[in-house]
Amino acid sequence: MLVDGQWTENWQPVQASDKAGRFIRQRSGFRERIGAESPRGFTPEPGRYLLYVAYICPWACRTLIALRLKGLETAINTCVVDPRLTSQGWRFSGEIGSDLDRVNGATYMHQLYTRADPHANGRATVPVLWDTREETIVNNESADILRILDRDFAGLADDTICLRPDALEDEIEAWNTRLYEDFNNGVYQAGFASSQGAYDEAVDKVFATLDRLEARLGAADWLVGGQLTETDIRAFVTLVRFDLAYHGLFKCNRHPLSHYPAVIAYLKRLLAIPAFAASVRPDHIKAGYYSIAALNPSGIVPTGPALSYLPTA
Ligand SMILES: N[C@@H](CCC(=O)N[C@@H](CS)C(=O)NCC(=O)O)C(=O)O
Repeated sequence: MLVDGQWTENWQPVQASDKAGRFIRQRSGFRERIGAESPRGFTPEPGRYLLYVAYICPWACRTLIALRLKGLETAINTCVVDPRLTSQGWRFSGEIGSDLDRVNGATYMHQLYTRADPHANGRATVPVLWDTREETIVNNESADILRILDRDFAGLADDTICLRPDALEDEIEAWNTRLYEDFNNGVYQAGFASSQGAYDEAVDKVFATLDRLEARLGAADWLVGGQLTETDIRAFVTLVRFDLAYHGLFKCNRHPLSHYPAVIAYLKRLLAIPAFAASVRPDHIKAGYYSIAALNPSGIVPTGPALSYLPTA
């Protein structure tokens, strides 16, 4: 991680836990928006911004899905890191379908953080929305980036799609909060727990969420209202990684997803939408999660599971 702009130690998946052994995720540090009133002059312009992502990462993939749903993939370029975590975190290798950083010439993601802030502290996470004009990070919080893509590129984006309609805002927020705590981050809390109690608590939350999703999706096509919203994107990114990584590596193995027929039908429905399907790289997901040496010291990547709901696993 970075301490006052210096990379200080070998990358570890967990750098903070509470007294009960619960994994604590770092808060994001760059939180600007884009728009005419941006105090830093971040205005919406085609070709100005670059989105750094990892196909292994659920937080990054939610921004990738929004980018494509909003038709912004020609206005905002993307740069994909190698999914295999190194001792210096994310790397641009050009291998296994990842990119070299041709815009900034960085080898590691942390170099972009120190370019944006020479005294940067903490983890060098993806996603990152980069401004090529000011050579800085606009935002590194996927929840914000989802909203930036949904709202801040009016005129460039397809605004017939709104991922967060005002009328559904309260319901979306209520679902998002529980999904984040119990499911999106819950699987990580199971995988990175350092006590049996913390693991048990996390796994209970994960499977309670799957029960809740099954109940909702047995009666409705979407999680909120009668349309696709950002809540569906948030659920999707964890669901599509569930059998590939969380069931095995993170020990969320009470049931596979096939135990939940309405959830599987929903996942197939979402995978039929090109923006969702294009965000899924099973090879990157497995290579990335199974490269976490603290959880998988041998580095061996499993050949399965064969999943009928994915085109290739
Ligand atoms: N709050 C951030 C979290 C992003 C995050 O934790 N990304 C992980 C990948 S899934 C990461 O980059 N980890 C690198 C590290 O922890 O050093 C967001 O949602 O954008």
